[in-house]
Amino acid sequence: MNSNSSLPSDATPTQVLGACPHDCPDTCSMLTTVAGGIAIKVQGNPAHPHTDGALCTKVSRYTERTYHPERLLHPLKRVGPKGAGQFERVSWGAALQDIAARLQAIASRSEDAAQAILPYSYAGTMGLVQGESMSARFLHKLGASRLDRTICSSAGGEGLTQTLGGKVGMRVEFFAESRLILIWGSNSIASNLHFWRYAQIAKRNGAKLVCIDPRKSETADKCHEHIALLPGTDGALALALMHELITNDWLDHDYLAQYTLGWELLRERALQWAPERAALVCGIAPEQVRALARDYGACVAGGAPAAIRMNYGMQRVHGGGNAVRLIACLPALIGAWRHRAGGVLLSSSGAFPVQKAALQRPDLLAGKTPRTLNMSTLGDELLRPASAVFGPAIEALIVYNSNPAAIAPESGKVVQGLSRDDLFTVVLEHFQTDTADYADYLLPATTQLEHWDVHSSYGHTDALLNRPAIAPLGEAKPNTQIFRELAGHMGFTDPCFADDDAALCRMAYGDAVDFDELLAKGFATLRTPEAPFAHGNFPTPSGQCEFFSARLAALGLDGLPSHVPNYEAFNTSTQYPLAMISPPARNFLNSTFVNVPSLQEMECEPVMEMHAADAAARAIQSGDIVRVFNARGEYRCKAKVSSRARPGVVNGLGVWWRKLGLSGTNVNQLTSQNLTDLGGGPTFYDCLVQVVADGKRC
Ligand SMILES: Nc1nc2c(c(=O)[nH]1)N[C@H]1C(S)=C(S)[C@@H](COP(=O)(O)OP(=O)(O)OC[C@H]3O[C@@H](n4cnc5c(=O)[nH]c(N)nc54)[C@H](O)[C@@H]3O)O[C@H]1N2
Ligand SMILES: Nc1nc2c(c(=O)[nH]1)N[C@H]1C(S)=C(S)[C@@H](COP(=O)(O)OP(=O)(O)OC[C@H]3O[C@@H](n4cnc5c(=O)[nH]c(N)nc54)[C@H](O)[C@@H]3O)O[C@H]1N2
Ligand SMILES: [Mo]
Repeated sequence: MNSNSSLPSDATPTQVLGACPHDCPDTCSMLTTVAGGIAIKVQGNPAHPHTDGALCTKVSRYTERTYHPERLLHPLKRVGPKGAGQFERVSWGAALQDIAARLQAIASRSEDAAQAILPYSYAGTMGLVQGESMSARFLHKLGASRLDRTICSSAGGEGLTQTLGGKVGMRVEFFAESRLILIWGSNSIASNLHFWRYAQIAKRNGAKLVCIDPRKSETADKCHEHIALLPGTDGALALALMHELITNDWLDHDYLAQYTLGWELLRERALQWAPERAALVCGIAPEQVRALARDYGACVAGGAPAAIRMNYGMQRVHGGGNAVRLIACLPALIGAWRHRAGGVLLSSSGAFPVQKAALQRPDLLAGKTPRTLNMSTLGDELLRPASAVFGPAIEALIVYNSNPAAIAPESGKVVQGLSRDDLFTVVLEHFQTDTADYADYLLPATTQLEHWDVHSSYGHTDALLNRPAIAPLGEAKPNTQIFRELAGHMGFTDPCFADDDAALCRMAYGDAVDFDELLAKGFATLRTPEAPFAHGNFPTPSGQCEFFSARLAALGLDGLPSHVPNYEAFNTSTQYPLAMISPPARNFLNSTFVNVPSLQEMECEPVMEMHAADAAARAIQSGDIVRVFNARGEYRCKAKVSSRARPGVVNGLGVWWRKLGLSGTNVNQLTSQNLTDLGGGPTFYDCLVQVVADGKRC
């Protein structure tokens, strides 16, 4: 299974079953057409119900990305100054031997000296094998610092877990039967297209769709209502909805009594949030709050199934964890969980029986307990000197599946850290990204078309398998193989370093998923209940929907969810009177695809959307170059005066590569390293700025 001998090489086109590797809830089943050993096209698998034969625009360009003339095809060694991106070609043997020697020199200094080595990785591929398997084994054996992978979903994940007991919820297909769908903090058309298909079916059958988002997104355009609240005020809105459900007695008393914990306490708190109070905080009209409560309340006790599709956009602020807790409470108030088309879905990843210990082998730590560093404060971590509390300064960084120079907050500090001459940086990549420019060694990795993998999903409940369709390009190697060979150069002899990708794929789910089914069909549906909480059975300690969390109270935190205001709360009289959010661009995937010409053409260039009133107050017109700044830095881009922006909020879409921007920076030059209330997540959308015209127009 690991050899390339099974790869199609005929001139006659053949289709290979795969899975989209990207960080997206949809995890599509993908078919690659290969002829003469070349991948000609990728398409959605029509046999996979969620994919329904359709890929998004960006992944349809996967062959353009794979055969991109700038694909990294050989190991490279730095020859210029740090960050200049100047490299020379070296052999794999020389590169890996030198890297191993450098890591060994650090690790051998003392018992826990390897903590000076930090991995940095996220979900460039969501694959369980090319993600954290051989890499984790290598790092465990080495005793490197551990990484808390918080950059995306940890606040929401923690909020959901405290309330429902895990990353669990409605099955996505049943949204098609809902009568009311709240799309909360999500631009589904851009970032969750295959959910949107189910929402469309519901809409055609008469469901009402409401979008709750500061930005008038493509999704908001297609919903019946749009509530354009200020960023970071969702908790206040949820509390006011509860206020209205209580005062109008739109409650499922029986569900509350049987299946929830802490109702009296939550009730008391919610009664402090009249619609007028929340409306003031949210920057919307009280009548919008009342109307939403009426719609939701009309679904009480199974009157009609009401569903909430929350996504991660609403948890990237100080109070993101608490906001998710509050929203996750709502279905229990009206008993929405009684119906399979009612409840809430934020993430389904908790349903997957991933055999993490088998893949990652934490036992290789052999009693060592290296420190854990938060990836959302990479800038600070790279700049921290050695101390008794911190331990050794970071001396080596191993980056794979991530582009931290572009995507981590407060990138001025990240780049300052990466520029340290005494930092040894290894980057495994497909392309010479902003981060790769700072590498001492840049190692070419394979893409999804060139390696094996197994996937779970956070938006549906099917496991998927990816078969390689073509041989690795140039000298590229899978992440697994790079770490396997590096282990060899380090002299690690544990038998687990010899496991091939075939063995790792089988190990990912063990016996919990039928591997033969994966091999045959490319996907296997997990057996999960249709209406998981119709009769309680929440995977919380109490088995109830926990409005009150004894676990949080025990940590000295508020046991009840509350509205936690932003660190940088909107206030027109401050030096930085505009709130900036920076949600995904439709045709990029975080900073991936930004260098693919056809997609870059669609997104045109980095822009800042502004409301007409905010633009007029600054004498800014569409197309003007603007300077967006705060105390952390500045970023220049073009202004786009647009009804997509609400007054007081500017939208800087997508994570552009810094080097493709006007001033060599991107939006993350402005974002802060402040962390969320729960889960230690980043607060990308809790960010105040000022915008001024920069004089030049083009
Ligand atoms: N095309 C595309 N798809 C993607 C991605 C991408 O970059 N591009 N990224 C992928 C990744 S990594 C993730 S984590 C997922 C999840 O993706 P999300 O992070 O959920 O991104 P969006 O679906 O754009 O939803 C975010 C929406 O939340 C809005 N928003 C911002 N602040 C607030 C707020 O305070 N409250 C509320 N209610 N809304 C707010 C934004 O305007 C935006 O429309 O999407 C994945 N899918
Ligand atoms: N301002 C702002 N910043 C954000 C966000 C935002 O909304 N606003 N979103 C945040 C979110 S939700 C997330 S998840 C993070 C995402 O941040 P990252 O996880 O860093 O995601 P990408 O930017 O897509 O970069 C992934 C990189 O992995 C590489 N890659 C892909 N597959 C492989 C492989 O098999 N092997 C190797 N070695 N490399 C591979 C790709 O080429 C790409 O350069 O960004 C966060 N940053
Ligand atoms: Mo993400």
